[in-house]
Amino acid sequence: MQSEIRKRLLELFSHSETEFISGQKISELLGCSRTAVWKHIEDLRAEGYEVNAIRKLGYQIKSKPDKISSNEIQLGLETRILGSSIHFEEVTTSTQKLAHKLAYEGVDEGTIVVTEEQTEGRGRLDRKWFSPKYTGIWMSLILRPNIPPTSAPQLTLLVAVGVAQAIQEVTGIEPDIKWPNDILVSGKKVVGILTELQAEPDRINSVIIGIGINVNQTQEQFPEPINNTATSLSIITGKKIDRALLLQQILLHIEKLYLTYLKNGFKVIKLLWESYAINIGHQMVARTIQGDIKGHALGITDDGVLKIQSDNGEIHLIHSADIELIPK
Ligand code: BT5
Repeated sequence: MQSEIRKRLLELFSHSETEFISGQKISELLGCSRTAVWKHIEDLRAEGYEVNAIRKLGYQIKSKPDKISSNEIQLGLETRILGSSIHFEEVTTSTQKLAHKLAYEGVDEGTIVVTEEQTEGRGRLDRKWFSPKYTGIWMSLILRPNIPPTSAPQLTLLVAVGVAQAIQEVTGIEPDIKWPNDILVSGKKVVGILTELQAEPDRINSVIIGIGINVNQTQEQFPEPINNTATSLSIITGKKIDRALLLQQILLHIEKLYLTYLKNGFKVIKLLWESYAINIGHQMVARTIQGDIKGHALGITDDGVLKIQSDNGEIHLIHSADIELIPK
């Protein structure tokens, strides 16, 4: 009940970001006493919200704390589907793990799982994903698209575009996407994406998409062996980034792309993806579980599969690999 009032209170402010709302009006809209309103405002302050209170004008939320719990994500969120339900944990093993459980239990499409810290964050092939407290965005999205399981890798590319667009909008940085699941800035990894399925042979039940973003780490905070290969948005811009705002923009961009994708297919997403891609047209080594393939990346197919031409002219279709770019 308390959290429902809190949610509605923040919603009121999200519709009038700079405006003041009178205590009387809030109490009417929320159906509680003015003393109760005051108490809720005090609770927000205790959590780090800066709230202006001016006689005759009322209350205004001036700034939010640098947290990404449900409240901060909700305030100002403009999506319809993504984030319609937010599952927040201060610390968890892996948001993927939790999202798998929730998806299995049947939560709605668009549910997101967010945490401030992962103790067992993971990448592909069970590699470790370093996810320290209060510095990044560690989240998993649950989608239930009506597409065949073989098309699911397209969603990794779609999410990469959405995250790249949001980063560009919030920070001004123009990131690069490296097929299939990395976003790089100046050649260093800032974002990793992990797409996993709950599916039957011919249909998807849920797609769980994990997104890990280094936002406010300093270079010294990256441990060996990634301190030479990883960077954060704050290192690049020299500024602290508002993680809740970035997260909201990510959800908004992904949602727009997702709705376009469901309506019109992968073609538009592919074009957008190509505008950010760094591997295309380059010499590279694709390290696959069947072995290494060295060659020239020609592009991606309409299904999001990478096409490489090896030196003897043979064309290879790569569904999953680690890519190493060969400098020109
Ligand atoms: C990925 O795997 O890049 C996917 C990472 C997905 C992480 C998110 S966080 C929310 C959700 N919950 C999870 O448990 N996971 C998802 P891959 O391409 O396999 O890259 C993994 C490799 O990236 C590691 O072996 C390290 O070399 C490197 N790495 C680990 N942590 C990193 C970090 N914070 N920043 C940059 N590189 C990192």
